[in-house]
Amino acid sequence: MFESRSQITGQQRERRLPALALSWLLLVAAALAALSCTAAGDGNATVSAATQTAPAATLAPSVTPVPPAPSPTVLAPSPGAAPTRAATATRLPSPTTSPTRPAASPEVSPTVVSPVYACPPTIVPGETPVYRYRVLATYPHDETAFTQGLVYTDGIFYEGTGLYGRSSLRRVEPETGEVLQIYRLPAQYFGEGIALHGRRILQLTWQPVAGQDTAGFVYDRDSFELLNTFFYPTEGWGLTHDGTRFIMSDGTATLHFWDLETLEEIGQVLVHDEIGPVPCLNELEYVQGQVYANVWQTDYVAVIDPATGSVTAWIDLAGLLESAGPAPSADVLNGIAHDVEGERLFVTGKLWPWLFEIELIEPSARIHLPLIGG
Ligand SMILES: [Ca+2]
Repeated sequence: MFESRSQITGQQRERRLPALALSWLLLVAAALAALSCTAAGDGNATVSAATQTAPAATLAPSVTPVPPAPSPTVLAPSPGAAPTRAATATRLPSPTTSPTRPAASPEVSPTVVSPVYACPPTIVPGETPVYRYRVLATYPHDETAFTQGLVYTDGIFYEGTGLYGRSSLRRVEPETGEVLQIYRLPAQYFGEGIALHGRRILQLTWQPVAGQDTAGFVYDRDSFELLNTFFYPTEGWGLTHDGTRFIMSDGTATLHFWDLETLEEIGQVLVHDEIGPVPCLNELEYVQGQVYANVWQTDYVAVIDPATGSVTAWIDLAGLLESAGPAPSADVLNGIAHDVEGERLFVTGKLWPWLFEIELIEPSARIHLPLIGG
């Protein structure tokens, strides 16, 4: 039976008010009960309180508290990271691998915290062009030199070596491998990459010493006099420069850019290929607009566009050491130097008895590196 709104008297209205209120409570209870089916966790407390005031709770059996749904495990977004590259590092994971300052330029990676990677990374070139090599010349190299940095300029190699108690900065005659000058680091420092800019040579060390940030040294290019010591919060692996900034690797997939004069960090880029980030970047060399990087414990050199971090090509140097003869004590490939004027490319390794001048053999690929040598 229906009544028109005009037929409802004041008394009727008064009598109906409690009924309307009850109806509203039932509706609210039902609505809250429905909510409890979809809300997880925190929502249940509110629904329970509401049902205690609603006499029609039995009309909404779904109000029965639902056990909180387990929170989904949220994995930090990792752009394209291959599972095989996101494991525990074998080379001393350190909190110092986190960048220390925000991005400062458009080319800077948005990555805030560097993950800890396993070395060596799995490298599957896929569509990325792979260059091979031809040996143009083989030179003697001090097989006790644990090469961590290599630079060529004005007919001379400058070399930084590592290991505790054996780290050094050297001036080396290319043709003979003779060490013309040497500066030995204090035994607590493990020398790493070097770069030469103007009259200065910078040398990184690997890890912090005595509770400080990791130390780097500035030397006079000619006298090897120690001019300055600076510090940075990451590990130190490789170093080069592009004429406008230093480019530094810390063992992760991140390249750091430093101001040439102040050595303040001015940017970063995350190096990646089609699989994901490419970690374990070691010795570096800037070659005609690209950054060449030894990938630690592999025979690969990554050719990196420093503007984007993209690996535009790989250089596969497998078999290079063996091409000159047996070298049972040799460690991994590490050490790239570019003769800018002569357009020559040199590579060597830790404890390698030889240093090689190579030319790259272009793959049948879509992109073309500026070929060096030949
Ligand atoms: Ca180098």
